[in-house]
Amino acid sequence: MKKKIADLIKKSKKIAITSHIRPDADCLGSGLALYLMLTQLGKEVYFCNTERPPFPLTQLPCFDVIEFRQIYPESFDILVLIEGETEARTGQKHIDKYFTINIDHHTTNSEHANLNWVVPEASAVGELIYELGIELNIEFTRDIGYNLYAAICSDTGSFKYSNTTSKSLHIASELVRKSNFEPCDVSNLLFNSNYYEKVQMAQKVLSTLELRLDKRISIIVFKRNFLSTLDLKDIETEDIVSIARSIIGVEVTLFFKEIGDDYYRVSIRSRKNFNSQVLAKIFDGGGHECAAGFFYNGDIEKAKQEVVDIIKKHLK
Ligand SMILES: [Mn+2]
Repeated sequence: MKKKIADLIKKSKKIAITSHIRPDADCLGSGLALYLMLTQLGKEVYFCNTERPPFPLTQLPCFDVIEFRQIYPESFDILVLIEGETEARTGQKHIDKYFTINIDHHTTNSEHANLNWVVPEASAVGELIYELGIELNIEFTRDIGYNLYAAICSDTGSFKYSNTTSKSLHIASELVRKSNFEPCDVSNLLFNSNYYEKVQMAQKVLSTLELRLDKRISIIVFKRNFLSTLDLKDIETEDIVSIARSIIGVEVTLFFKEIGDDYYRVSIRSRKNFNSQVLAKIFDGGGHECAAGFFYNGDIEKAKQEVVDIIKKHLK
């Protein structure tokens, strides 16, 4: 499939790339790296997303090439979908009007594109874009290396999560060897660049921390009014969740983010004894075994109880 995709890219002139809403460092770093690779090949490339990410993702190299707009009705030879193949996931309308290449590492991807390259064993889609770059004989410039390293570093939680494999470490090592960037700069950008308000936010969110089911589940809540009292718009919250999931004995962490009246986005993080996907699917959500999510409409206390009951049933 990798070779098929590379051949098709070589034949194409005008290419569009898009990734998912609520963008993360993996889809943005991978999209930017692919954009730079295709530009290197002399292609006319457009990276169009529908949602702007929060700081610090806006500081990834060449971030400004990303346009925030719809792709349709402009014509392209191919449309590359990075970690998202549906209108709901990308925010892009009329995806079916294009010849699509779907590159992803989510098992919940239903592979409806014209070409599908979905590898659940990959820690990040950044691994796949790296392999595509090798297939295309790309020169791994500083910005390509930086963006791909950021993608893998982010999805593996700095190579700490269970999805870290010898392959992800090998690719990271190859990126450092081939490209002229400092891995420490990437870590500092992704994990050590907090505004004071962000740390205050962490303080507020962690004040909601509670443990359930014999301290095997940790729950934290992000309330909308936290933002207004801190003069913040939106914020990257993964590291706040990491604190709640680091507690000894905790197997599952639930992060309720209030996004409307009695409306929540719920992120699930789990260790080996629980499959996050099982819970997400019950509420029509998706994700990976150790990280998934869904939306919940209703009272939060009721939601917590409902979710705890389901986890109780499935926790090993
Ligand atoms: Mn990813």
